[in-house]
Amino acid sequence: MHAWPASEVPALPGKGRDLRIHDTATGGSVALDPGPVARIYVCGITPYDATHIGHAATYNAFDLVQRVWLDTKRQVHYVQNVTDVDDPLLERAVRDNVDWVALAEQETALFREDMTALRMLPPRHYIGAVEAIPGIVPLVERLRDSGAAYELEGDVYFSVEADPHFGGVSGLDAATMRQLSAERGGDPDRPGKKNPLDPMLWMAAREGEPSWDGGSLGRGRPGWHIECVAIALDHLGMGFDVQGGGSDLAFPHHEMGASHAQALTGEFPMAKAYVHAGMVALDGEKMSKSKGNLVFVSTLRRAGVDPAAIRLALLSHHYRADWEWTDQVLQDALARLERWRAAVSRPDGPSAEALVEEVREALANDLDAPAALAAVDRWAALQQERGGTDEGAPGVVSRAVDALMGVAL
Ligand code: 5CA
Ligand code: ZN
Repeated sequence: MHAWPASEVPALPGKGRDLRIHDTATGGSVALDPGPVARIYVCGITPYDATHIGHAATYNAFDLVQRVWLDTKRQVHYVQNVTDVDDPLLERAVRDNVDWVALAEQETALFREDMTALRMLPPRHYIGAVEAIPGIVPLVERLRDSGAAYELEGDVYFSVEADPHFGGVSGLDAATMRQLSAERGGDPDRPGKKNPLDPMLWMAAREGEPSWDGGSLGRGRPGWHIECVAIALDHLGMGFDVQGGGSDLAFPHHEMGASHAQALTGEFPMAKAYVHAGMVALDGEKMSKSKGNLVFVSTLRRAGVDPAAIRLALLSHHYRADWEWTDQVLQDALARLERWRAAVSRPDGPSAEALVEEVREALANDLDAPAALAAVDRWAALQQERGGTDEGAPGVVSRAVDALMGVAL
């Protein structure tokens, strides 16, 4: 699949800082040491509805990771998937009486537009589940042939007991896992499974649903977790730096992915850090396509809201916090954007050197975007109150805010 156009990332004076980030698997902060090419896999959308603020907040977090790396003069190898065939997408297509392929294409196109407007850096490889099927089938065959997977009425399940490290990503107890499995696409109550948590790797063709040639697996379609494993291993290989997504992906999705990869390669975990963004709520409940309590990025854009203000609204919360979208959040972001634009519209101002370092330090410290915004706020306030004589400082601030946070002033 094609991704979306990249916005330019200005180079900044001085030296970038190495990223320290919270890793769900170890429960602590890790100092990443990615080498000259940092590798990141971010779980993409299931395209059955438009990009909402929750999605945008999660992609904002992983965009910051890349901007911190780019600032250290590293290259970034970024891979993202599109779950363009899965139960929720097929169910929505049936409900709305539309073609599932057309629905997926339409929502993916809208996602690309939203990402472009928000200045999110595009992945180098943007891969759909459907196009990944030829790579998924041999992996499932290998898992089955090695005894890590088994057949149940034509479907193929992964056996979580095949992985001695199972549980090592989310750290959850069995009861919580079982409950989350039922809520998040699993089928713990299906009779005949070896372990209720075992996830599906390959679903045999169902009447009225799309299916593909699965070689010795028979016709069918891939399970969700193996999709991301196949794409990540194909384009990044084992031991990449970060796997990212919202906190609702820690279990089962990233846990199962790490287990699949362990059973395939003998190595654990697949990513050096498992990074999870908090959930954005609306009216007290997690924004979700299934509940329908959504604020769409495209709706705000169509209403004339500057995407830079949406981006500032996302940045005003720490990525790991759960937070609530309210009109006030947006109003505050619009006011901040106006203050910052006024502050950089003069040719000179207070020195920007310390500010650039403060923003770098804030973001390198577990992506503390609110602290980065506060630093820019202080500079803008100084500019407004007293101004300054540093020629070109406003330009440096503009470039720093763009390069490190994707906000175009
Ligand atoms: N296609 C899979 C990942 S392989 C998927 O989870 N798709 S999704 O469309 O449901 O979600 C896309 C991303 O947005 C995921 O990282 C998910 O954790 C995140 N997300 C979904 N809802 C919210 C929310 N309310 N707040 C923050 N992030 C969210
Ligand atoms: Zn995924």
